[in-house]
Amino acid sequence: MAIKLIRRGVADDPAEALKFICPPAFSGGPIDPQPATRTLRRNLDVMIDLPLPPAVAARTRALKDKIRLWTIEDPDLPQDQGRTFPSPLIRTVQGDVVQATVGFQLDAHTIHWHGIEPTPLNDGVGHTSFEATSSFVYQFATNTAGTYFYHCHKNTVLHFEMGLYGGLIVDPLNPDPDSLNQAPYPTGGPGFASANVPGFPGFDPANFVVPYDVEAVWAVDSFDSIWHLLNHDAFMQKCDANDPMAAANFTNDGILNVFRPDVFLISGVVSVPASSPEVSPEIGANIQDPRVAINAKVNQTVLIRLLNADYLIHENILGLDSVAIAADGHPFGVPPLNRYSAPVRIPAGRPFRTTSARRYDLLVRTPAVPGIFPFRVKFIDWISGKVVHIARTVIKVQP
Ligand SMILES: [Cu+2]
Repeated sequence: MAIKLIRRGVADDPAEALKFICPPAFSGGPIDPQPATRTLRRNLDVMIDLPLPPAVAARTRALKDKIRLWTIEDPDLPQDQGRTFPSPLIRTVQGDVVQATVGFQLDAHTIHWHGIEPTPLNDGVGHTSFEATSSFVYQFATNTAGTYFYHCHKNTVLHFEMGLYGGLIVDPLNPDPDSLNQAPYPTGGPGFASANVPGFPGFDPANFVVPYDVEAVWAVDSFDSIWHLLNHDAFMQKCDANDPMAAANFTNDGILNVFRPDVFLISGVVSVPASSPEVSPEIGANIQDPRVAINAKVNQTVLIRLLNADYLIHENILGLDSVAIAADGHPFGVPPLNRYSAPVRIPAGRPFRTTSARRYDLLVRTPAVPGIFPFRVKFIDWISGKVVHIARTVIKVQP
């Protein structure tokens, strides 16, 4: 006998509709606490002014020589490491139960653990749960090794743009329990990634892990400098329990339907135009900053964790052959879902695209001879299809 499911729209459920518009505030937690295997702390939102190189500052729409960012601080690190953009990387181990104590310095925010799939009350999406004030302990399990990120999910379009995000990596165990290098691995390498890559140096087919020597995390983003002058609640619908849809609730100033980025970055490093303003598309100078440029040796394995932290489409071109071993925190061809996917080989020079919030984990084997190999990302306007900027960096392969 068929079971008839009745799914009501929010129009039939005024309380649910109102909650979506006016998420309740809550603090405390954790809800349904379990024994934690890892604890960490974060604070929202800590302001940083990111200085802009003169060539970038001169052409920003806001005409500013620095850009205001809101970040998520790690209060357990010295300030110069704990207050960064992107926000400090979180590393956990596959199988962890994590409790993250999150403080809020101004007003209400949330943290959404993107891709992790916690319980709804720990998922940090205000509209379907609550916004947190003062402090909340989020609890989640990190069961699948891969690349994730965390971000604020209040007035999301603005708060994510303002910089309230950071990377979240789930490391698989080292198959050698006697090794000195156990998960979580040092950022930058060496370590192990979940993968199914027969024939790749060091691949362990019993445990579906592959060792890497060097690791890079590339969070590719762009800013519209005008947005960075806005207030916390800009463009949010006002909360009116009696008449939520009244026109008067939509009078907040806001311009979030117009995104014209004028600052382009990889992992917080601004791409400086190398071409004159008349050249289109504008091409950035090679980024040499060690937070971005990769230094490896011949015959090594490099793992690149690529995140589209942007509202533009990215077309990525790597100057070395690579294998995409995972997307969005899910390794291809690795049990238990091994029947449904397989790694993808990407020959050097072949473009591949990412859209907002997508992650690719790319495995690169450096050649036997030294060289300098390019990485380019084209920032593509999703409406016009025009390339608005090309950021560049390099993989340096040394003897
Ligand atoms: Cu926020």
